[in-house]
Amino acid sequence: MNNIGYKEAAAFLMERNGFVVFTHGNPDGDTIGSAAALVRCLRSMGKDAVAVCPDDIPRKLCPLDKDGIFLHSIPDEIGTLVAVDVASSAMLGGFEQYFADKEFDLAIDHHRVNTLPCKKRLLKDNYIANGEIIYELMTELGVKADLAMAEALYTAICSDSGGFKYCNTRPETYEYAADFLRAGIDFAEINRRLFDQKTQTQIALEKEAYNSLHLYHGGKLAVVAIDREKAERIGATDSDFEVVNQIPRQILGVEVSAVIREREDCVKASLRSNEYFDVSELAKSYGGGGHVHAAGFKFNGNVYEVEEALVKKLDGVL
Ligand SMILES: [Mn+2]
Repeated sequence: MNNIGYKEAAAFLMERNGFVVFTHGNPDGDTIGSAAALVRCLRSMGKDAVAVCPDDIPRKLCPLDKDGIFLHSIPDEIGTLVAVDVASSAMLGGFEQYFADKEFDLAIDHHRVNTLPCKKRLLKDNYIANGEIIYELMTELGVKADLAMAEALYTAICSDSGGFKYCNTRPETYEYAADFLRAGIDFAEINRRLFDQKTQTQIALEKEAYNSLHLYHGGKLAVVAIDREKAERIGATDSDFEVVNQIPRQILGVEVSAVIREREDCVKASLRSNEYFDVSELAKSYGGGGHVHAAGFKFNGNVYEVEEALVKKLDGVL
């Protein structure tokens, strides 16, 4: 592992070419926005650059998928391999096998622990969004954000900060947002798309989540478990679940929340905490990872077994 700072990262990008920038699987606004902004920045420097996303880009992020930035398969010719917002090989989703014997040239990340095999790592583990690192790197490179870069970076930072409301949002976070507003982005439209708009399927899934909600440990733990049969009845796909992750943590008195869903290959638990509990440690104990207040893990078993395991594990701890 070779942790580097902005100067070295900028020098590295300047000397290399043929960039392929990978996002994490089950992509969110931070990884997609970071990749789009970095590819645009590199192209503005006269470099060849594309981004690759292991999964379909969610509807609300599709406006960033333009100008041939995103490929949906891995190109044959790769000059420089970069990862943005990818903390571990497991986060590469369907591409995990492809990378089994490979190393990234550069990983840019803000997760608490980054275990992705790489030669160089630019890590700011106290930043609310990876997009902030991309913007600071662009500043080091002397690249000013144009409208499209500003849209991508605003999407990245706004997504991971929950609309500038989670802790770890810094004064700089707001200053960067101000820069993007000055670049002329339609922030109201982006906010609406990121946070307000929901599909009918997502609303049906929310109803199911309220029905499936259970409270434990004096109301400090809230769990929503949705098995495959329920998800299929609604027609919900993996990316629809994002709207559900927020539901259990909103309840007054809840410290830790979990949304557990069944995927094709495994069960996935998304953990959130509100104040004092470190869910990244909890996720780690199941082989997962993430941030202090948002983390996740995969599990072999059914959703109700995960619910039971979490209830047991947090007994007397909250
Ligand atoms: Mn992120």
